[in-house]
Amino acid sequence: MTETGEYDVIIVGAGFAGVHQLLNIRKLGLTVKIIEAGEDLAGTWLWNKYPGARVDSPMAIYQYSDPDLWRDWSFTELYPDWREIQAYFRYVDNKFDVKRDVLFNSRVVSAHWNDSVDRWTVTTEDGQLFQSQFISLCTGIASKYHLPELRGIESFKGEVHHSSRWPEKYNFEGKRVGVIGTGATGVQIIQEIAPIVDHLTVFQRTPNLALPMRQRKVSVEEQARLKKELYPIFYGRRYQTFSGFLYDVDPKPIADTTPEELALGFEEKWAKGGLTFWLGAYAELFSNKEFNDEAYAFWRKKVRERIPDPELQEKLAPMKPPHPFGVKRPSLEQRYFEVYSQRNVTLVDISKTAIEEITPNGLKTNDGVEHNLDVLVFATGFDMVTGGITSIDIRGQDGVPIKEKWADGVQSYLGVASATYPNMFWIYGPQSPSSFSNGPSSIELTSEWIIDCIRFMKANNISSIVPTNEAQHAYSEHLNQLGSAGLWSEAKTSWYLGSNISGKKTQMLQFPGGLPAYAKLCNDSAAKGYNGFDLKRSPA
Ligand code: NA7
Repeated sequence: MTETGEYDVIIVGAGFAGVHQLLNIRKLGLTVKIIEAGEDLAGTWLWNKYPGARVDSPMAIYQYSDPDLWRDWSFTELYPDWREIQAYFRYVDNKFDVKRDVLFNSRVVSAHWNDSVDRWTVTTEDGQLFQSQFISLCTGIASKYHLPELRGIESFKGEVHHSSRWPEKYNFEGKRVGVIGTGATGVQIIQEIAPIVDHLTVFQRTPNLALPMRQRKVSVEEQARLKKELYPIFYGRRYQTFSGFLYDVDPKPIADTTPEELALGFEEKWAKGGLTFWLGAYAELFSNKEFNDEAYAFWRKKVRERIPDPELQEKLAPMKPPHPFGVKRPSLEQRYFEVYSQRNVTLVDISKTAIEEITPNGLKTNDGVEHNLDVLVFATGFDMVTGGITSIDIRGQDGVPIKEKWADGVQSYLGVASATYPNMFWIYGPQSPSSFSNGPSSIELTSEWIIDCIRFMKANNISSIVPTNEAQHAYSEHLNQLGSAGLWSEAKTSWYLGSNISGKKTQMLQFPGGLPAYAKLCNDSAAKGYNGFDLKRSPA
C-alpha cells in the first residue's frame, strides 16, 4: 500500500547522519521520517559487508557522543567490523525506537520544491509521495557504486560482485578470485580472503600507500576507564583537531624542525598506528613536496622491510612515489603487504599491462595473458561524495535538477546547502569536511548546526532558508583556494577531486581546511542570524 504523509522533515538515509538527525529532530517536537533504500539501519555498513570490512576510525570516536548511548555500549575491537557496527545500530534502535520513524526498502527518486507553499514533494521509486518543509540528505559519501565498463564483461561465466553489494553468504574456498582495485576496500578484501582462496589475482592500477592499523581487542578495564573518565574529554577534543580525531597535525614549520626531531616524529606516529602518520602528522605534508617525499621515503622503507621480493617491492612500494603521500586516502592494513608473498597470490600491475577485456574464463591483460577466474570482485569505488545526491532528481526554485546544476562543479554554501534549493541540507557531503575527518565528528557537528537552524527558524517564524548566490560563490572560491594550495591535484585519479569518475568535473569535493576552521565558518554565519542565507518569514 502506498504510504503518503506530511512531515516537518524528511531525512534520506538511515546511517550515522540520518539517525542523528532523526533523534534530534524528535527533540524539537517536530514530525520526521527517514526514507531508506536498504532494509535496515546502518547506512554504509548495511551495504559494505564484504569480507574484512571494518572502519578505520578508533571505536571510541566512531559512535554517537550521547552519554545515554555510550554508557551502555562497548565495542570489542579498536577498529570494529561491519557486524559490530550493525549490532551497534540495533542497540541504538532498541534504546530509542529509531525504526518507528523509518520507511525501509524505499529509494527516494525525486524531491521538488514548491516556492508558493514552502514545501518539498518527495517521491520514492515505488510511487510513494511525501510532503515536507525540510529535507535532510544523509545519503553518505559512498552510496553510488562505480563499475568500470570493461569489454566482454557479459561473457564472463563466473560470478561478478561489486564490493558494496556483497552476497549475504559467500564461500571463497577453492575459488580462483580476481580483485580489481586496491583502495581501502580492495586492501581489506585482499588481506582477508588471501588465506582461504585457491588463488587470488590482484589487479592493481595504483599502489595503496596503506598504513598499519594495529588492531587490538579493547579490554573490559579500558572500556570502564573510557566511560568513567575519557569519553566526555574525547568528544570535546575531537572538535579542536584538524580531522576530528584525538590527535592533531603538528603546525610547526618543517624548516624549524631538526632532522632528529623529524625522524623521531615519524617513528612515533608510525608506532601509534591508524591514520596518525597521515592526519596526525605535520601540516606541511599536504603542501610541501620536498617534505612529502621524505615522508614517502619513510613509508617505503617500512613497507619494503615486509616484502622480501624486490620485484614485488617495486610494484607495492615503488622508488618513485605514485603520487604525493596522503593526497589519496591511505588505507589501514593488517597483513596486506605480507599477502603478496603467498604462493597463491599474484599481483598484476595494470598500470603496465592494462586490462584488455573480460573473457568467458577470466580477465585478459594487454600482454596477452589470460588470468583464469571463478569470481571477479570489483573493488572499484564509488561516485564519491556527490553521487548519492545527484542520483536524486532534486529541483529547487528554478526547477533545474541539481545534477545539471552541478555538472560544472558542486556549488554550496558551507558544505551544507545550495542556492535555489531552500530548506534542503546535507550532512557529510560535498564541500563539508566529510572524509577528511572522522565520520561521527563531522556528522554530529553539521547535524547539530542544522538542528539549531531549524529551531531558530521555528522560533522566529521563518518558513524558508536558502544560501545567497554571493555567499555560495565566496565559499566555493575559498574552498578551491584551500584545495589548490595543497598537493591534491598531483594524484592522477582521486575521489577527493572527483577524478576517479570519467566525465566528472575535477574539483576539491571536501573542505580541506580542518574541522575547527569549518566549524567557525558555520557558527559565525549562525551567530549573525544565518549570514549568507536568505530567510523568508511566514505570512502572518
Ligand atoms: P577507492 O578508494 O575509490 O578505490 C578504488 C580502486 O579501484 C582504486 O584502486 C582504483 O585505482 C581502482 N579502479 C577504479 N576504476 C578502475 C578501473 N577502471 N580499472 C582498474 N582499477 C580501477 O574505493 P574504495 O571502495 O576502496 O574506498 C572508498 C572509500 O570509502 C574509502 O576510502 C573510505 O573512505 C570509504 P586508482 O587508484 O584510481 O588507480
